[in-house]
Amino acid sequence: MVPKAELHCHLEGAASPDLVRRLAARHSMALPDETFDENGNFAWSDFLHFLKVYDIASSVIRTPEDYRDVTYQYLMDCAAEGAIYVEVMSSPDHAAAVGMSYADHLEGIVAGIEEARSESGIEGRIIVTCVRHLGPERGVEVARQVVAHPHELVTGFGMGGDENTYSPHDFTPAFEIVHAAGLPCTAHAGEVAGAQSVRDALDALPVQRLGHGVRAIEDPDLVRELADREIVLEVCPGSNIATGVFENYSAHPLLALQEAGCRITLNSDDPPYFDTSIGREYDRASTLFGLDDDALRRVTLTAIDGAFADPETKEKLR
Ligand code: ES4
Ligand code: ZN
Repeated sequence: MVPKAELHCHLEGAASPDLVRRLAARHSMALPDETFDENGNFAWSDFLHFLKVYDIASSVIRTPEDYRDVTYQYLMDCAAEGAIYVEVMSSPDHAAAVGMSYADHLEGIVAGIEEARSESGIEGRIIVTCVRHLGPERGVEVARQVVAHPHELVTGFGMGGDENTYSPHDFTPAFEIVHAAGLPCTAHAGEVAGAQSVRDALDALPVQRLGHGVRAIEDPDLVRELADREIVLEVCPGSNIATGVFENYSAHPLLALQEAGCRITLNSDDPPYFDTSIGREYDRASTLFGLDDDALRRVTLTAIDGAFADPETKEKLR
């Protein structure tokens, strides 16, 4: 099996429908019927509706133990598919929405990572993310919490959320707080918005990587800049096709970006929502993009090069 590494997965979005139902029962919560479809999968219609259902499903993650369970199960599933390294994005804003402190959410995630590592050998790291549509003040608050609670497994900072709300420039102060503390950064751009959104993120934020970034393909100069600056792209093909960014695999720019010299990784984003997993992303990259095992190994090496882990860990994973 080709070893796999993942840089882009939202932890709250990695909880399976079964686990979400189990956590809801644990807290005697009733989720709205429309959270699930007739097969019991998450039901959503477009990207903004996805974000809404995601918030509802995430509201069952209420204690450190819940965060531990989501993290542990996700990493063990990844390990079973041959993943050796996974970065999960955590969202203190989702924790805060259910009254959980930053420290409590972190404690649960750390426990899940450590238990999964001792049982399977998988390495996990945490990218703490702010949510763009919640606004720059929340972004600054999350950044302050990251710096106030340093932890060896928190190795980066990021931003998700609605790319059509606010501007990356609004979040420069938040990113500067964590960047000044020495943490590397990534941000979603070029997924639901086009090349200008990617350019704005590159201009405004101290990012080494981009979440998605794929719509940079609309501007050849920008593609060249991504290649020259060796920005690592956290590409999530299954997610892009599920949300309609591209119609199908032949319309997806992954190969074109790679041929233009961009650094490409494969990622699941929000696996149960988009009917995917890190294993399935690698499988589909093989069957639908035609990447052979050597090419997939190079994708994994690109992910390890771009990983926000310490150099010794990265060397061991190579
Ligand atoms: C996202 Cl805030 C958030 N959560 C999950 N998936 C996302 N995609 C873009 N933003
Ligand atoms: Zn994402």
